[in-house]
Amino acid sequence: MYAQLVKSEGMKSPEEMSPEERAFQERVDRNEKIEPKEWMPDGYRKTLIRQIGQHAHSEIVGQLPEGNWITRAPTLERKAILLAKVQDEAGHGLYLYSAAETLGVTRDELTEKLLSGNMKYSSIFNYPTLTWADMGAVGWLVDGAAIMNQVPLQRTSYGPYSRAMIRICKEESFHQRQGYAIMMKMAKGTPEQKEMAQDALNRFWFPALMMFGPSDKDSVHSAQSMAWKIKMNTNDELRQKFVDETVPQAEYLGLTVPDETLSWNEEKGGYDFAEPDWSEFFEVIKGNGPCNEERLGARRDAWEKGAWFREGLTAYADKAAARRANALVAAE
Ligand code: FAQ
Repeated sequence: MYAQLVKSEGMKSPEEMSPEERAFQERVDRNEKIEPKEWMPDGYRKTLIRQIGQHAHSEIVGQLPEGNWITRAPTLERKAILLAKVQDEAGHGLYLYSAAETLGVTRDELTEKLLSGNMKYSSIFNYPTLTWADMGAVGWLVDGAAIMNQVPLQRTSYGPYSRAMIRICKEESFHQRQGYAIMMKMAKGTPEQKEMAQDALNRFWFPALMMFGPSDKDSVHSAQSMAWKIKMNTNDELRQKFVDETVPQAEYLGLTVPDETLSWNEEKGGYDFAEPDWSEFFEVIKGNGPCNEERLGARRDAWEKGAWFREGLTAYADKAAARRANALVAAE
């Protein structure tokens, strides 16, 4: 499994590790959880901040494509469900920012890195949601891919991250079901509705496959992240699992996966399928996707317009801290 992974930059063999690093690796190998105040290698801390921070940003930016449809949901019931789902994503962002904060970075720092383009968020949220059927496709495919990646992360080595994942995964399962329920309604509806469902599947299939990250031979972090159990599976393993579980769901809907090469491979016990267009993926994560500017613009706007509120919230805390500091100086 590791053979196909490229060695991550700076990755050390047991012989190259310091005694502290070796003891840390042994704890990880024994499946012990690492907790915030405990010693950890700098690289472990940095990788976690990057991954948890990007994950948090994805949840927050990920509200935008679906938020776009709250005012246009076809029924009151669908509106209430979508509203609850989008609110859940905000909650996921908050748990994840809190988990990242235990590593010594503030939420403001993470947000500033996102807004300055120094931190990423999931490529998928740079695609537009053009019709109501896209709400089905996002729940079914995007939340479906997110769960596929996040269920194993419940066993990740960093305690706060693994615990945040437990609740997130429960909610994501509901999200996936609500998406599939929309797809069922559309796919079994009028010919026009079925066509909309097929069109949404056509547009979201390959971007959903990209969510798992580049193929293993191009994944620069996987080898080290898996050794540290920050990641539990390679990108290609999870992508394969997603395809194997999702193709029968598409068949049940009577829809066609937009991949002419798709075929069951008896020997490997899984589907052979076409790779996404990786040049498109790398363009999207460089900031050149269809909606990158719009998404970051919306986050920048919210950050700037919310400044007065953040100041209001911290004003008392700041004053109280200054009073305590003055009292300490006076006491000395
Ligand atoms: N998009 O070496 P690897 C959700 C970057 S949550 C953008 O393989 P790694 C819920 C990667 O950062 C979705 N960038 O990287 C929801 C790295 O660049 P860097 C988010 C990507 O970290 C549903 C470079 O490519 N989930 O959807 C992507 O080992 C509906 C090389 O890649 C998580 O974040 C991508 N797809 O593996 C919300 C889960 N893939 O940082 C609303 C946690 C790769 O060196 C509505 N994260 N890159 O500049 C992970 O499991 C991992 O970080 C991977 C990437 C698997 C995403």
